[in-house]
Amino acid sequence: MRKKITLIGAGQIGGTLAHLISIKELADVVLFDVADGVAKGKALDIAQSTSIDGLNVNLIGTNNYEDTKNSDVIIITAGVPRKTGMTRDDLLETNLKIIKKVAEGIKNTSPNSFVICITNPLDVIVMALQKYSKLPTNKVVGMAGILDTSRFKYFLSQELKVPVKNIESLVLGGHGDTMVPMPNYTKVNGKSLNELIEKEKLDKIIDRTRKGGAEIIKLLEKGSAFYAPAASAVEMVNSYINNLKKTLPCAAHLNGAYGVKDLYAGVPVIIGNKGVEKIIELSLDKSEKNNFNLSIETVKDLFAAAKKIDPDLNN
Ligand code: A3D
Repeated sequence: MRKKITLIGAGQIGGTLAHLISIKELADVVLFDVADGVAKGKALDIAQSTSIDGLNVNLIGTNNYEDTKNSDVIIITAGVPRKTGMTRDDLLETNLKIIKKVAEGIKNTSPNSFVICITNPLDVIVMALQKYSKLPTNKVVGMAGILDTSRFKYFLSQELKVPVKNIESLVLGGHGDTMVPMPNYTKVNGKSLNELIEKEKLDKIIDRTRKGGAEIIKLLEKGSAFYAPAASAVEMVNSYINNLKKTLPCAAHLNGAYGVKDLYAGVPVIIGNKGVEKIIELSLDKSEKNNFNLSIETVKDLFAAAKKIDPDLNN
């Protein structure tokens, strides 16, 4: 039977996801949005493109959770994006309310689905989504690390003048300004990055990676990045649906790993057809550990703020 992917939120990322999933013929697509016309219009537009390329996918748009029933995968982008000058944390109150409604909508209709959250502030929203929906923690995961890593790799490829595909790397921690790019786990053509770049240049690239989202918001003037975020989520979907067991940096539920208890944050995980099948625990040097812990503290503080906004999150 063909797989079914529901996209909750048919905005910039949701629409791009629908298009990418269709082009790759990964699954049939349900675009869900409170703005019913946007979901229906985008579904129809993409559906009309399938006959040009001869693609075998069905797309529908809806504002009714019944249509999303028994989805194999749900990708959530419902919420508001940042505007220039805003931090991701400024979105907390608005997006928390939206995510509570989404959790209500999906928990009974698709209790067995693999749920990928993209809505910001990512780590806290994915944590809230899991708590509201009570879906198993290995089936609820956040997309951020693949995007942050891909930005880091792109900037390195430009600086070192090597194709992006020759760079292996990793960004850990929360999806915010304290994210932790990992030069010691970065290889360029199999060589250690530290042998190839001066510290000053590397620091600039790390800073640009951390502020990668804000750079795009400033350029666009309206809305935030959507092509690379959508492509990153598709990488996770592909590994889940096709049981590829890829190791990908994702916001996963930590309950002991990396010394963190009951919190979502970005770490490498193996994604296969059981969801998050394994958390990979890397050994970190002193400075990496300090940076990772700092990032964890910011996620903890923001989750404490979320609990103040909605005491239901204490349950
Ligand atoms: P946008 O184009 O505004 O789309 C959001 C959509 O959500 C809109 O069409 C809304 O109508 C819809 N929506 C609002 N409330 C609901 C609801 N209750 N149920 C269903 N749909 C609803 O935003 P976007 O697609 O550019 O971004 C979506 C989210 O992703 C934002 O929170 C961004 O900050 C976030 N984002 C995260 C990353 C990460 O790397 C984690 C990157 C880029 C954007």
